[in-house]
Amino acid sequence: MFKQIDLSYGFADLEPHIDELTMVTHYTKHHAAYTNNLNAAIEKDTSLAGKTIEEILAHLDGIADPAIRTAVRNNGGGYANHNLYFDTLRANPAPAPQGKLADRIKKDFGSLEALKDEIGKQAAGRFGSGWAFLVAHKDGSLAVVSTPNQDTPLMEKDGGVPILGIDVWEHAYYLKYKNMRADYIKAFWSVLDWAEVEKRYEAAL
Ligand code: MN3
Repeated sequence: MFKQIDLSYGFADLEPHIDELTMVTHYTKHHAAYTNNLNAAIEKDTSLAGKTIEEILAHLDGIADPAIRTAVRNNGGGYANHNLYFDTLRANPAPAPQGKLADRIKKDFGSLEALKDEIGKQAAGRFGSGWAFLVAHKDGSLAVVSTPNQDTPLMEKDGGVPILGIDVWEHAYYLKYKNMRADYIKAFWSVLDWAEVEKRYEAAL
């Protein structure tokens, strides 16, 4: 049974950047539904029992039944993506990485600002619903990628490990920001905890 990550902050704590009603709805309705639907799909295929979500998402082709495969792709992706998203937000976030991740960002993107611009560009440019991610590869290199729907780089061979993900489905911002996705993306940086991203970077190496 997969379980949503527990939030380390209250639903209202990310105000005014991300509003309370959006957080309540996003976590208790959307994320809960992905989690419940993933668990329901997994119960129908005993070959998936006991596997980690990373193992499952890396081997979607091994799921014989196409309806179960689609359900696991959509809801398993949604489960993993939202655990990452909610777990990297904080009311009082570290505003920049230190150490290894800071060094690598400088090497691969030139500066933190340049990296944020690239993630913002891909998040803003994603047509319809999807995500933009910062991924870490085994050799330490970083890349920015965008996916549609609830797809994740974990589904790709050598897709790397996502260490930061920005949800650009309208449910993540529409109550407060309406059609202004760019304003939500800007606000996201005010609640993203770079210390948590750095922890994930070091774990991915
Ligand atoms: Mn979402």
